[in-house]
Amino acid sequence: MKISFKKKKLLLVSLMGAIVTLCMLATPAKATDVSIKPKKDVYTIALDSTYAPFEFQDSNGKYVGIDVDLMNAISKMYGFKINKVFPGFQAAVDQVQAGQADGIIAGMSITDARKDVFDFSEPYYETGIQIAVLNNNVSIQKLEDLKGQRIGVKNGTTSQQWLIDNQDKYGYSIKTFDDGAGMYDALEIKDVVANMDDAPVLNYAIAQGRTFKTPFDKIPAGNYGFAVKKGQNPELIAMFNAGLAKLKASGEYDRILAKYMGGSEAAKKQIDESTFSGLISNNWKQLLDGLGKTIAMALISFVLAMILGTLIGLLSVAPSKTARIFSTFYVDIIRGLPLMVLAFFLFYALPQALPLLKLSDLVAGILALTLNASAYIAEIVRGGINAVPTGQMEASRSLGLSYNKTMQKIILPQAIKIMVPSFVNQFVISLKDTTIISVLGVIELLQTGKIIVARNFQSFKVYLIIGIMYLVVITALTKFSKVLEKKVA
Ligand code: ASN
Repeated sequence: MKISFKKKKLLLVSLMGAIVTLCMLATPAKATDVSIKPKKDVYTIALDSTYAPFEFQDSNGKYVGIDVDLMNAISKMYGFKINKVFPGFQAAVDQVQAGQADGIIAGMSITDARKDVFDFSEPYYETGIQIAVLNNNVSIQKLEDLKGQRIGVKNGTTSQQWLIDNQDKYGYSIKTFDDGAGMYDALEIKDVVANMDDAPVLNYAIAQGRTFKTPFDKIPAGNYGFAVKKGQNPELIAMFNAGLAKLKASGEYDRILAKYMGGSEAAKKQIDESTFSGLISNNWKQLLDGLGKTIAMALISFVLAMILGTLIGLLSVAPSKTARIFSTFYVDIIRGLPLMVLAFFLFYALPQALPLLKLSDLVAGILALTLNASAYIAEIVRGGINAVPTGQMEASRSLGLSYNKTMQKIILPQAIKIMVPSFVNQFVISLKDTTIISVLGVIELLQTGKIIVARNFQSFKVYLIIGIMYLVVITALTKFSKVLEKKVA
């Protein structure tokens, strides 16, 4: 078939038209096209755990800082609520990537590598990274002096990347920390010879009384930006950009910076926390809150674990072979996984594979504690039942009692007596295991302590208070269990 020139031209023009239309449809809307309106009532925003002056708790236990104030101002401007979570830097990054959080503002540098997985806002603060050593250190004068020394750094940061990139050149070793407080404490006790962190953060800590100095100039590290997971929540970026521009135009942005950078208002108002009485009078509420969360997590998970564990334990002695195999399988798998791995898996890994299974940090924590304890409880139940002589089951069955009746009336009453001390023991272990859940950012007692230390640097006193609190609660529980044991006997 011959197509005339005219027809060919028409075909070509309509083909081009179709391609242009398709391209227009396929091109994602530019930031300016995105309607600057929230799409949800509440957005979850992840921040660092403590990164003063960008996010930290003031002496009233309230989170403040440049990141916090900027985010609050912008959310107010556009009429959406924010649920702020403070799990620490790398955890905040993970939460956004796993879809647990909608955005991250954490004194986070805009870098090319991060742009692969995040969409960033316009820059809101220029930063640099810097090395800090103890005030009285005279041996570190130039970068070459770091040879053979150990340097502390926070996981996932631009400082960490710089240290890795320059390790061969300067020959130091690197120790990685999850949070800034731990890293700064490590320098204080000389576990590391130097730290690397962002200059504004280091200098703020020095102004607050950390006995550090920065022997070298800072290294440029770009600008901080607010970020979302690539391709997600574009309206958040649009609102942040437009909001930031408004805050800058109105002078509010400068006021926020001056509030934290100029002489530090938060610090001026601070009560003396260098004494036990100052520490307690200023933090008792937070400490009790933390203790409350610890006890609640332990209790809820233990009750659930008792139900689940007893069920699994009963299956392990059931006449059915399938039931016994299932029970062994369950116990082996759960017991074979460290609690922290289980918690990370439930909180970070699961939602990436199955987005519907997005759990809050607290729920994931309680679930991890429950599963973990249930395996041990199943073993206690199995052990208790097996400790009752088998002759009793046989005798009872030969008298015509059913398996279930024999279990209920004869075996279990004796077995429970044997189990009680082990249950109490397991509860104490579960209560102590709640500290592991702090890695998910749950502000239980230990995490409360870490946050207080990050503010006032009183590690010895704060951790002593926390240790005593655990000790008191656990001793009281043990005493109570002794009474319980007698009652059951
Ligand atoms: N400034 C760090 C970074 O951009 C983040 C932080 O430590 N919060 O890597």
